[in-house]
Amino acid sequence: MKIDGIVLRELHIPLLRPFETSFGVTRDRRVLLAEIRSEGLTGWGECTAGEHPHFSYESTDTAWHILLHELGPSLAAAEQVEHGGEIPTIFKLVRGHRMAKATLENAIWDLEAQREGITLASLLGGVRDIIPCGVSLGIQKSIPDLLAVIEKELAAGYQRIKLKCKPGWDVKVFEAVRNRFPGITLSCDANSAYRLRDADHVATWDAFDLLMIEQPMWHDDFFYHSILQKRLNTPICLDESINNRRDALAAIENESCRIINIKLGRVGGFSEAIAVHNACLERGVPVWCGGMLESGIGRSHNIAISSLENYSLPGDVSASARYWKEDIIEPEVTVTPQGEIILPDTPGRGYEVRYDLIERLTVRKEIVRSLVTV
Ligand code: OSB
Ligand code: MG
Repeated sequence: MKIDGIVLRELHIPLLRPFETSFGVTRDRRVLLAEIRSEGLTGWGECTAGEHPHFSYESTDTAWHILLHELGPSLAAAEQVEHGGEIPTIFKLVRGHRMAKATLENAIWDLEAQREGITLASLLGGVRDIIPCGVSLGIQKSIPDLLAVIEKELAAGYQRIKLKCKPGWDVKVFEAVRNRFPGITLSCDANSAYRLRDADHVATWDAFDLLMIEQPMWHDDFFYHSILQKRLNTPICLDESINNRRDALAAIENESCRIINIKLGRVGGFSEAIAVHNACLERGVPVWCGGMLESGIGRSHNIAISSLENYSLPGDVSASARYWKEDIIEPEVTVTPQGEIILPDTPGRGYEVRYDLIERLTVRKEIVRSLVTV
């Protein structure tokens, strides 16, 4: 396929509710989208970088810079691109900046699926047409508030509840939730808020029958997590620590975790997500799809990758209406009363973009390069 043009946009979209983690509160999203035009088709990508470099060193602004001045021009200059799997080679001189890379790579896979007339899920090697869904619940003002939110999400059908936690919002919260909802599938995510000196404290969480404890310690660590994992019955799930297949292999080999959260942006796009998935599958380590408060574009990519065989645990992939007053795709993502998303069966992402709404929400727009003069 010939790349005819690449457009970058930043959209401002308020979240319906603030989302609080151990590193702070997000109220408004700055959503960075890439639109790639090729031979009459348009592929879309979404950058999952946050507004601040807290989850990762990347942010909306670093990604914008790298996309506009490095990755965009090198993709536009590529003579011929046939397959999403070729993109990492085109970007290999740029070190890191995986969320920025994923923005363009994922848009190319989207284009490829459209060109082939197949769903993005089947292009990626997906094997299921229904995926199980969980929700990630931010830190709330009070425990009664949290219990009310859980009640609502369970009523909506979600199959797994993940609680954001941090020192001071952990044991008493888990206790209250377990007392109220003894049988539910429950996990927690500390986003690196603890240290090895907290190991005795974290070990007491075994009493709450958690499905997993996500990223309890340093964002870049395997070694200390392997020490902590030995002291826990509960599986550790790594999120921030896993940037690629090699990291997944190191974490599995060192027994730093027993479950891996794969985020498309964090690992640099679909190619590396498939590589991490396959490495985990071969070693019997289940994976699931993480979320980054994506708009419908990123969400549709998360849905497609979740159809792969070893995405066997419910992901943080939930309905558009949990995040947005109106989503930028049509139809919006909805979840069945059984807590599942039914994959679309139309070519590409399977959700139309609401172009007018995207235009209205755009606060900056830049054309990387157009190889076609019209
Ligand atoms: O660690 O999974 C995380 C959101 C922002 C940054 C990090 C994380 C999250 C979530 C939200 O947990 C998942 C979602 O999109 O619902
Ligand atoms: Mg996480």
